Amino acid sequence: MYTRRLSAFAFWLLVSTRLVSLPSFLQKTPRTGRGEMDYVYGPGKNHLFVPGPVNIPDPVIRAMTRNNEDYRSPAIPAMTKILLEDVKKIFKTTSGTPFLIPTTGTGAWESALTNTLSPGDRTVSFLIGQFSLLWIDQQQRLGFNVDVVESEWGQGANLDILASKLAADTAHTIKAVCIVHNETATGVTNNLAKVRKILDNYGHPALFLVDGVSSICALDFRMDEWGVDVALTGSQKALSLPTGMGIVCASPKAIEASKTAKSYRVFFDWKDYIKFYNLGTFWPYTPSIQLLYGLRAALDLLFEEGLDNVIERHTRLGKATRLAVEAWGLKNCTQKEEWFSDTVTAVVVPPYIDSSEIVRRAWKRYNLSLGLGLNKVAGKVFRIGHLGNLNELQLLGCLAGVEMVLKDVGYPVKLGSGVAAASAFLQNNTPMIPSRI
Ligand SMILES: *Cc1c(COP(=O)(O)O)cnc(C)c1O
Ligand SMILES: *[C@@H]1O[C@H](CO)[C@@H](O)[C@H](O)[C@H]1NC(C)=O
Ligand SMILES: *[C@@H]1O[C@H](CO)[C@@H](O)[C@H](O)[C@H]1NC(C)=O
Ligand SMILES: CC(=O)N[C@H]1CO[C@H](CO)[C@@H](O)[C@@H]1O
Repeated sequence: MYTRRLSAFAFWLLVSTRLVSLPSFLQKTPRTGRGEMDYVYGPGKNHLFVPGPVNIPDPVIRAMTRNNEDYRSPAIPAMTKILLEDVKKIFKTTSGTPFLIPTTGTGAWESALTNTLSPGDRTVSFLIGQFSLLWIDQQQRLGFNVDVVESEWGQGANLDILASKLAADTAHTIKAVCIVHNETATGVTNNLAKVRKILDNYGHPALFLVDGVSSICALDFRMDEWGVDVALTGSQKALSLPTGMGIVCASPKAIEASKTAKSYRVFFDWKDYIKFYNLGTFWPYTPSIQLLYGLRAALDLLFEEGLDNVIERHTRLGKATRLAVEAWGLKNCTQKEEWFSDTVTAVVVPPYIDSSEIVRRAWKRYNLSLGLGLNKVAGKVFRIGHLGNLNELQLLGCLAGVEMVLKDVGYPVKLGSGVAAASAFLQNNTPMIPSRI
């Protein structure tokens, strides 16, 4: 007994000190010894198709490979001033005040809420998927009185209920209407122009707060025209930057509200930002220099392509993806055409398949990253993100990968069917590269 244990221990010692090596078929993939970091180089690119974080364009990566700089030198404020002006263009606003905050989308939510509302304030918030659920949870934990309007996951926000709530609220107890423009969990896009119209119909003064994390820079978004009071996004979604910058834009009405809003806030207080804007130094605390250069490069790329062309590209990629889903004989999670999202498609799998297995296998076998089904739709859907720095042929690569994985997990898909449907559409609709006409 002891000798067996002893010899096992001696063998383990020899193997672990590499004095003896295991036969190759018993060796695991070499690890760095620092967790599960996968350092083996694979040829070509991987296929990152989660709906954020997305692929970073090479010029942006190059722009960020640089040393730190003194953010109090004259150079960084000068750069920031232009960045703030340019960032307004992605929100389609001239009157808004933007804030570039070292945070993620979640922090941007908190910035929007705590700067404009006081504890106990009533909000109307739509629950249509995981991201709206998380935002509602945040609103509740921050002490607001949240009036939740729930719809089945796969449907858009129920705006008829909003209308009836506003109609009944003659005392104007509703302080804000909070909505996720594009619900990343289910691939549903809400109609913001309609929300504005309903608010105006009832002459209701509630603030209009919009999570545009997976829409701004990819879907049509018009802050001024739609009378949005606070719009926000995160750097790692359609802007195609690394994670770490929350971009929030406040209307003059929201800035006014921030002067009396009583929610506790320190890190996110717009007042501190505005103070430094007025001083011309711009930063209440240290910004990420690399992200600022990255943002500069990302905006340059977006403007060079043209924001409208960027939106059209997303429309094209969204449509092509849905055509592939249809050709596979699978269902879109999004229930009605009017809600189809051009940045993410959630695909419903048959009950005998676990969608998480699809995601696992795609990564293990094809180095393809797909989005998991979240919460209520876990195991039932997987998601294809098609936003940000992405083109037609890349998407076709992803669709081909999905087909192979579907076959791997026992779904009777005809290989090439989705790719054929998508490419037939793309072949008819992809424009010439403007500089090469
Ligand atoms: C990703 C996402 C968020 C959360 O952003 P984080 O950067 O992960 O905090 C919020 N809302 C939507 C719609 C998103 O897609
Ligand atoms: C998988 O993708 C990652 C991320 O892009 C890449 O670094 C790696 O080399 C790829 N690995 C394999 C085995 O293809
Ligand atoms: C999915 O979307 C496509 C493209 O818009 C549509 O033609 C198709 O009918 C949808 N499929 C289902 C099952 O809803
Ligand atoms: C129902 C709905 O609002 N659909 C919208 C989805 O988003 C696109 C782009 O923003 C709009 O054109 C649609 O009207």
